[in-house]
Amino acid sequence: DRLPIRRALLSVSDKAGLITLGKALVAQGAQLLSTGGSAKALREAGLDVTDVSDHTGFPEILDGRVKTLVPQIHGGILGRRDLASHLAQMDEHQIAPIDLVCVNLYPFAATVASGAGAEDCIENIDIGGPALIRAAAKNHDHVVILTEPAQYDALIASLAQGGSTLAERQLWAGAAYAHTAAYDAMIASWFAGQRGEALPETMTLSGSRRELLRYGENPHQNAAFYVTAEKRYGIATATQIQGKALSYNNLNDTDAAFEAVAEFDKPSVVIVKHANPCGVASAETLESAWKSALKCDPVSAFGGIVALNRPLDEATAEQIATIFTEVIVAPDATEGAKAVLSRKKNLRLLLTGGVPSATSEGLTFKSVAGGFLAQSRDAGQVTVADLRVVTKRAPTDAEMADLLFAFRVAKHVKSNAVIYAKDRATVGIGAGQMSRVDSARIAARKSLDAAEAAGESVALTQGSVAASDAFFPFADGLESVIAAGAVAVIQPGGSIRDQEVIDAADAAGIAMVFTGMRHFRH
Ligand code: 93A
Repeated sequence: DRLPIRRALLSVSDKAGLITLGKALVAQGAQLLSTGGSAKALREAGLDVTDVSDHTGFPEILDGRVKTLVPQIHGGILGRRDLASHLAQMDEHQIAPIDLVCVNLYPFAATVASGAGAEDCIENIDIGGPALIRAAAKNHDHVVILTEPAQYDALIASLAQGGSTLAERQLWAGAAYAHTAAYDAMIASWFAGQRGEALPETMTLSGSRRELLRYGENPHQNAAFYVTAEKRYGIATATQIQGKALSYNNLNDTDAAFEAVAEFDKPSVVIVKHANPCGVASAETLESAWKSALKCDPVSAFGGIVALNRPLDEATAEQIATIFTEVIVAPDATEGAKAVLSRKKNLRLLLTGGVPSATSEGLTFKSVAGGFLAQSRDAGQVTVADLRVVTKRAPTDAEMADLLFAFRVAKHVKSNAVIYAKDRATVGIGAGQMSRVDSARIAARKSLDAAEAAGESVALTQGSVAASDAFFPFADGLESVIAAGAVAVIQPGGSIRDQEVIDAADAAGIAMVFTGMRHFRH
């Protein structure tokens, strides 16, 4: 049932691989039809090509807006080869069958990304291309549809065996509709953006499967990693230098860790377990940031994910290699660092090529029964200017720096989140509790354990600052933070009992600032 190609229509914006494909088709005896730019490229490579306009007897008109939108082309693609009536009509109207269509679309996304004006963007909405793709995919019983250079090699291989199989044509047909759907989704969101709407009336979540994962969060769940059109440094842009394949949980944790470390300007390290940071620190060097981050909770850090916001250097790699780590993710790494880690066969090293902006816009999604929730990314970042001192005592400069640091960490810890920090390093993290008091107590308890492990006599939280991702609804949460030894607190404020909480802070002589911004994370 292999299908040889007698006539092929090539009309591509991305000319990569075009010549190789054209040569393989000609070698197999196919006639090539092509549109302006594609025909020129093929001809320059010495291939015999018929212009679509010569084939149809109708010129390209309206500045190329109408090139292939004619019955000779669409009839040649859509005609059923197994129906006598179709064949008779094709004959009557002198429509030659087209057995392969290779199209990739006008670069709409790239045009938008380049900052081009609306008129330019609209001109880059491909009309004829999607029509060709959808027609050829519909008639995949008799026609091959290719939409990207990555598919050419498979077609060339099957031509060598006498032509494509139905299974191959079905696969490409499905990919073709996914391709045009994603293309239209992009255009729809551009229109929404033009109207100032971030969240359009309808939304198509579209991505291409990067990888089938062995399983999901648990072994009885199926899972895959899909990459969307969003350009953001992280797991989607990462090159894996070494180590075994990443699991669903690894990818999720790595993403959380890298997004968190992107929050900080100075060399920083975030260690993540179960999607929550268990150690975060900023310092003058990555190596000292690593040491401080590890000290926060060395027990949890075992088997963790380590994210860095600077290229990994050899000295830091040596340090990280001393404890069992699942994944290291960094924008880059020195050759020395790579050599150090190459001794650890199972450790995965991911290099992303850059650090994402913590304040850039974008959407995040969560599935719910019967739908999904979409929201803009939490791009909020509190600075000194946003803070309101609400206590009699104002924070010192050193406390202020730690407060801002701790609140940025809080943004990346599951709610309810309470974070203790000292010298730009977390010393206690309480995550994901249903009551804020519990988060405060757990963080303090863990910090006691960490102090014990480090052979220190006082809890690490003594003299620290504390951050709460949302307001304290009662004074009890704040009191437990004070009991842990915190001397300054940062929280959004906004509770009807704020005054009670402020009074408790003043009674203890601590400093407290309100951010006016909440960082729930569920
Ligand atoms: O302007 S169109 O919407 N009208 C058409 O009839 C048409 N036919 C093919 N765009 C059309 N195409 C597109 O032209 C293809 O999708 C491809 O992206 C591009 C190839 O043009 P050229 O061969 O001149 O570089």
